[in-house]
Amino acid sequence: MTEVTVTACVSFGSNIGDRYATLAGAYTAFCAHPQIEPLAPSRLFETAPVGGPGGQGRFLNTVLKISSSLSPHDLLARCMAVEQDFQRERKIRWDARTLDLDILLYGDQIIATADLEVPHPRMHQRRFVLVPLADVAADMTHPILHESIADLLARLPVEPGDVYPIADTWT
Ligand code: A4P
Ligand code: MG
Repeated sequence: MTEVTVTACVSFGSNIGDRYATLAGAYTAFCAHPQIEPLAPSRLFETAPVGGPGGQGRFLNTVLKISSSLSPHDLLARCMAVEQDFQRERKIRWDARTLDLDILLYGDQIIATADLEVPHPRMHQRRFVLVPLADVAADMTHPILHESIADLLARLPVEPGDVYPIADTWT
């Protein structure tokens, strides 16, 4: 039987510790799964923190486009397992996170369950998500808003210094 694969996009974010090493290590761990094939990583961006408690450091944000035969919930489990690996090692105080992995898009599917919402419900409002996502999936269509990622990004106002590229590669 042929395995069904889906193109999905996962965001990687970090604002504590050695952010670059965390993202590079997370990429390796994430892609070690036999049912996850990396297709394209975005550039690496430094971004101003949005929301959350004040005084947070700036984030590194990236997006990885993958091909996967994992179900959406199995892909979420993979994201959470990799997050756990990095959090456990670093023993972060409070609820701060060294690593945040979010599923942005899973093909053109709409998923609305208690523990998983896809497309990510806030992605279209955030330049720290859409700028890297547009690197690898500018033509993908948001299945609820029916607009391309490039068009959604073009709509968002730019705050000086909110999102800027710092490296072409991070993997
Ligand atoms: N969950 C539901 N849908 C998804 C999905 N599509 N992908 C659930 C991943 N998880 C999903 O996540 C909480 C729960 O969301 C999970 O248990 C999962 O079942 P979490 O990672 O523990 O917490 P979180 O990420 O803090 O929550 P949330 O609400 O996803 O936060 P956001 O909205 O993602 O915001 N500013 C900059 N510059 N860069 C950032 O990366 N990130 C955030 C987090 C805020 N500000 C930021 C950044
Ligand atoms: Mg998250």
